[in-house]
Amino acid sequence: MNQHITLGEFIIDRQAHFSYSSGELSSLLNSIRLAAKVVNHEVNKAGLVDIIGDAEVENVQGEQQQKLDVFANKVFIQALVNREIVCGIASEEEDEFINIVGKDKSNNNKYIVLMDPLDGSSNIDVNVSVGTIFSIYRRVSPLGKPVTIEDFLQPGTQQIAAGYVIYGTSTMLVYTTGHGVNGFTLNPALGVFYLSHPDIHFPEIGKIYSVNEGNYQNFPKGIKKYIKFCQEEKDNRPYTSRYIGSLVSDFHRNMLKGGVYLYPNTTKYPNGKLRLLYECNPIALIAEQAGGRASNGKERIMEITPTELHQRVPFYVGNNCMVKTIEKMIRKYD
Ligand code: P6P
Repeated sequence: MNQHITLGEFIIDRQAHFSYSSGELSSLLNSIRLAAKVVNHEVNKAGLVDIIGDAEVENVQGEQQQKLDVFANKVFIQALVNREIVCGIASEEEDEFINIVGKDKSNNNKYIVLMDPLDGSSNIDVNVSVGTIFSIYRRVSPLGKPVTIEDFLQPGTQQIAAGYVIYGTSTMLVYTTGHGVNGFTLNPALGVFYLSHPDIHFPEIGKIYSVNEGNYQNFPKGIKKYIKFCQEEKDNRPYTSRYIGSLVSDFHRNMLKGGVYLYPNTTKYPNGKLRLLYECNPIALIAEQAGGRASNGKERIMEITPTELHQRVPFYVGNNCMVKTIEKMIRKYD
């Protein structure tokens, strides 16, 4: 694989995979590429301008919205609307889903996008990596009509593409359309994403676990047992504990180096903290395409039938064998 292929060239090269798409999916991915560059520009100078800090509003989660959250949300929505391919958008920053009418006032576009425009935003003002997560489906409601909630409540197995942007020491866009996972690194001088991580797979062995151990006392017994298992001096353990507090960053490191991310249900979050539709499902598709596994502890994340837009689930994602061990301990102790 030519290491210097650009994201734009790669999308066109791979267009042949989508017989049903007459280039709209490529155009959709290109609009995400553009939005990622715009958000990256702001994230990278957040320390210099008055775009850090609270936007004095709360999102549907009751979380204090950061100005950069609000900015990223607007940028991605505008980029998607401008391309006239998307008929509906759901976002962590929007209470309800958005119906997108084409310039010709039709509803003939066939894709919907769900996204977390800036995940881990509480880290922004302490200069820690944050990310954008996106998930793409084909609509299930009739063409020509406004989108319905059913378009957004599809199981993760119906995703036709998913990805994330990580705004870190370098900015990367990592995505899958169901034919493997590929990572592209932005050359900020040229404003071009280049293929830097072709065909990403989890290493065979994972030795990193990522969990907020401050919640240990509230964890289910099986998770407490698993954390002690990670810390045991036996076989290839103890594992290394690494937790950034930004899902995209923790997941990205674990996928490249081998590891598992855990966000169990706790007293504060009895159904887990992470959102099924625009955090867990897209990350789960990427994980499975990279040879990993994603579960709520009892079932495959992508087979959960969603019931509401901002639904939360317990989330365990990473090396296949590590997630299986977690599931086994939950079965045994909970
Ligand atoms: P806690 C960020 O708010 C987020 O949704 C994920 O990106 C991150 O992994 C998690 O929550 C951090 O949550 O409770 O450990 O601070």
